[in-house]
Amino acid sequence: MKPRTRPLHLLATVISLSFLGGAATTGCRAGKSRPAAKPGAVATPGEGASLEAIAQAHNLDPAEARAALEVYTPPGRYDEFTMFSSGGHSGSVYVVGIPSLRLLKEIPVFSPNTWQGWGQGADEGDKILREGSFSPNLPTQTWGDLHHPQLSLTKGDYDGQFLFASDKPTGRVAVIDLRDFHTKQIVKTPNTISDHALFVMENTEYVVTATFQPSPGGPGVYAPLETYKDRYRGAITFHKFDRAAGRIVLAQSFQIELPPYFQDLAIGGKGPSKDYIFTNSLNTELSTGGNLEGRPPFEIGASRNEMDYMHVINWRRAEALVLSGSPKLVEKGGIKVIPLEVARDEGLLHFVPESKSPHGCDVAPGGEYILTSGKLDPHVTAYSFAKIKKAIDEKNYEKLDPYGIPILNYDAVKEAYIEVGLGPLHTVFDDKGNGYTSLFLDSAVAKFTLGPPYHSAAEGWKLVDKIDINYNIGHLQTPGSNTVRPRGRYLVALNKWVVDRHPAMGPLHPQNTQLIDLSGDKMRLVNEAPSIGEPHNATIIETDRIAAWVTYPALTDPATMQTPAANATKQGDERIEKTADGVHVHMVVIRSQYKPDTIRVKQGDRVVIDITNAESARDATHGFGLHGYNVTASIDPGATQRIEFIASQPGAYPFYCTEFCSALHMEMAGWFMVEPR
Ligand code: CUK
Ligand code: CUA
Repeated sequence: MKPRTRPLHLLATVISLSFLGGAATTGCRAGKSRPAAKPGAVATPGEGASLEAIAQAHNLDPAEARAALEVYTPPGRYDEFTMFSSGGHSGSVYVVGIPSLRLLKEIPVFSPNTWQGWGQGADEGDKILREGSFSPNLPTQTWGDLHHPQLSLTKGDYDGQFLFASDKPTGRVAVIDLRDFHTKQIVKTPNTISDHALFVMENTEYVVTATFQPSPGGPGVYAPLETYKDRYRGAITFHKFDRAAGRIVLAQSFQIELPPYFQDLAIGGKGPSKDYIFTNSLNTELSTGGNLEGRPPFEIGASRNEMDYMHVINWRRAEALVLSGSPKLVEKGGIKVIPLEVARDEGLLHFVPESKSPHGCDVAPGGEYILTSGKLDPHVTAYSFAKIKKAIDEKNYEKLDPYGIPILNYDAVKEAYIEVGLGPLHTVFDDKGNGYTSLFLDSAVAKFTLGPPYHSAAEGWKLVDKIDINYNIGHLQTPGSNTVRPRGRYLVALNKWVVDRHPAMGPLHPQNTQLIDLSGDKMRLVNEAPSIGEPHNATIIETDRIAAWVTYPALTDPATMQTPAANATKQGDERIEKTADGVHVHMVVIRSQYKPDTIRVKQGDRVVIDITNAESARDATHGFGLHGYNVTASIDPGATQRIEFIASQPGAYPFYCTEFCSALHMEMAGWFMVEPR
């Protein structure tokens, strides 16, 4: 079923006549300045009650009653937009409908998930987590802090095919295929120990990440902190994406070394600025902390300078250097690296002074402006790309940084300096030439006009509205904000604190997501829901642009999307083979049996179970939960999963279907018998 629009205007007219008329100007904003609802206080009037009576029984003011209608997505109907939201250190992506804010799905990425059998004994997830670990010499990394989900782009707009996500504490990138919403690849960025920013180039040629904490050379490389200035480096990495294969190809990827500042957020240019990328930085002081060693605590040491540096990187020229096979490049960690000195000498890197401790770095939809904001400065600074280009061409430098990187003249490149409020973090855009900045300290969103060509010189760069947020907003997002075609309509606030907005459920609170309507001149809060895990960035696309499958083609290997999978079992071909060191089970599942349903092995055997789901019906997933061996798999219709382990302990172990799939679901079970040696 496709989402469709209903003649809401009729209903709205009825309500505005009978109830809202005139009262809509009471000034009482939904969710603000009214006592918190008491659980159980709502009496729902029976059938036949007027809309007014229902609104009154629910203690809704006119603005709330209106918002309820605006965001209501009736049973069986789909939300117009779908948001892929970061789950922070849950390691997952959460899929949320907009405007209902209904949680639609969790996509496990960096952390195991037992519902989907991800990293829980089935090969697909286990292998991807293992191969995408921080270091082969450390335990398999089974947690991540997922910050920046980004959709793949074609000509600068969402194509609904892939989602990428970054892991901050280890510097990894995940590739999620939106045909089945499964993570297909996790790549450790070579030579780094931490990445933060992630964005996608115009046609997804590269998935780009920027480091956070600099590194002396990647996992396992040591250099004393005393040598920080000389031996530690930041980096920006261009992960080559092969769209046909749906994989990052490290052999065609490259990296540019940067000074050991914390690079933080980064973004690619568009239109006139599309050959450039921009990343801000903090800790240009090169502090390494040491508060018990007689040095200032890190947060003080790293906030001394009035200005940090936005990096302006000519990636087109960097790529040309890489493709030319220049001998100035070094091969390190399996990719080509442009050393800092080469980047400097080739003119790939320039700096622009920016307000201290910056966080957000965003590019206006047409690519004319780059906007940054410093957490300790209540302004958004807009830089003109044309002015940056001119200053680079004219070598209009203030000075060089300690690594010899030219710092452009601030006054020559600055376009506007807009006071928005305390703690500005990130800026997103709508389709009417406005920017919206999250204010972490103010707990608010500020709306301002962009300058020409979006608004006239007289009307541009003005603060035009502000709305309170509950509480302490981090990222915010609008549909298509980071594409060439922002859609406007809604703004989602991804908040760090929930405090009293939802009932107490113990000392660990969820976070809070709020939906703001952008259709009028004034922003309006229209919906709110708790979010699981710490939300960082999100990305919002029209629901019907996502090219998702409802079942796999028969005999698909979800890990490779190959059909038929090398290890698929056809019906009638079920069997158990003895192998040199154990048994190989070729199993088929279909309502309501496992075939074979009895597996006999000897203690110490290596057990390989290939399970093919022979169903072709939508939603006919079967599970495989093996008692005691810590194995659970989800075998979706058409898919094949491999499970491999050593039968180390003798005993009688049932296995059973974990999905209530049929009337005989309780009977969908079998025996895994391990005979003692
Ligand atoms: S970051 Cu979390 S609020 Cu990782 Cu994009 Cu700004
Ligand atoms: Cu298959 Cu329950």
